[in-house]
Amino acid sequence: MTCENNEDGGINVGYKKVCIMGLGYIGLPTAAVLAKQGHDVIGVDVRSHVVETINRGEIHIHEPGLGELVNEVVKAGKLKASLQPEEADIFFICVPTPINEDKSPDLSYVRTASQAIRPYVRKGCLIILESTSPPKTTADVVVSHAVNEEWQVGEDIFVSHCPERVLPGKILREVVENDRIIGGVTPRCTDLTAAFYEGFVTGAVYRTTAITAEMTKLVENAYRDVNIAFANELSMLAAGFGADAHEVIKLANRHPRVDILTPGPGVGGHCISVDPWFLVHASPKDTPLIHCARMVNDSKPEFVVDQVLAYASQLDYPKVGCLGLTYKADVDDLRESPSYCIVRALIEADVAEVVACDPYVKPAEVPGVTLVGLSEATHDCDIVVLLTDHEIFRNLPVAMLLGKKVVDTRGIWRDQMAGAAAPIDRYAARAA
Ligand code: SAJ
Repeated sequence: MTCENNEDGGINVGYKKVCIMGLGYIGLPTAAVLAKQGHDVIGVDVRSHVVETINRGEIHIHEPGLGELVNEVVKAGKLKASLQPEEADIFFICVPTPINEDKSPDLSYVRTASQAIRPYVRKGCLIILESTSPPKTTADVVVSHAVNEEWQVGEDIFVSHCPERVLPGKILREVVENDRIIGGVTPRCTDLTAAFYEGFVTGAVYRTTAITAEMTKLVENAYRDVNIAFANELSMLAAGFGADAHEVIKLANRHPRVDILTPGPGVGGHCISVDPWFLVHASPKDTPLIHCARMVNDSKPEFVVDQVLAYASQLDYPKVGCLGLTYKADVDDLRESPSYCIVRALIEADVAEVVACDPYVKPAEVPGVTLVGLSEATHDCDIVVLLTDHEIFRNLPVAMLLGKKVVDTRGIWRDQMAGAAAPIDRYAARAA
């Protein structure tokens, strides 16, 4: 079965054989959802432990609900993982698109995945790039590496970009409920791809061109990065005045047309801290604001390190407990995590004994970091640094922190602390 027209001129969107390249945070949930819908799915990954784990009906990442769903579809024989692609009707490319040291895009995974499917792509197939990519990647990289050059795109073969937009922690819901932007290399590619997504997505499906879809996704993440940068800049500004930035923001947000985001230890994850660079790299002279936001957010971890070191300098080799290592709450993802970066910098400074607590992280994932339980990271420490606002830390009774120096980078304890019986030294004054 292929994606060519059916006999009455409509688009045949019945059950398909689907091949998904990359079984990470996007590929695996997409594979599981499509398998549950009834499609026969083969998921491909270059990591043999990932393939083995999935074929046992287990998962290698933490995402609510995903383990149960993968177990069900693997047992039902609808999802199989493999190191090699197979012939299919629809190919998804869901591989990483990181940046190089110089902040230029690294499209090697997209290139390799496109080359890998080429021998298995038949006439009539649909190829969908979901990885967040710089403008022109779908037409220039995917088409040139995955498609036989004698075929006409839009007639013999169909290629589109449909950027993933899911939020880690809510992926299974958002992969189905989010609106989708479909940008085909030709209008026919767009229509075929949209018809397929309309079969499993409950959100609206918007049709456009590949370049517009690529740019739209990058703009979404750059928009969020710029807004978080504003909050982070305010947090550094307020500290200089000895004011509580979280309180300033909370009060400013009482204005009907102000809605400032929450400052934190910096911006991490594989998306927002990376994707804006694709726009900056593509057109440096047109992106001063986007570039500046990246610099502001990237400077925040160093600011937090300085806050902690200011406290440490007042004590004799104190013990510092760092709460949270992952890039954001209740996920297990350490990629580009400012929390992890801050902990490593504190260890390197060597002016305190540094321990960390994170229920989502295993010791082997953070070499050189001493992982301890919550009690040791709070009760037994002189300085407590809240880095990632996991639920377990949100629910911590602040009475446990009485008498400690506390750096609460996310402001999660401020309301509780305001009502605490004894004062807690919350912020190292920047000016001091
Ligand atoms: N953060 C703050 N303050 C805030 C919000 C976030 O400091 O008010 C920090 C987080 O702690 C984290 C970083 O920003 O370190 C990014 O977290 P996030 O929750 O904003 O976003 P991601 O990276 O998990 O997911 C984003 C989402 N994009 C947008 O919201 C525009 C998601 O929808 C995308 O699918 C995802 O990027 C992606 O894969 O591109």
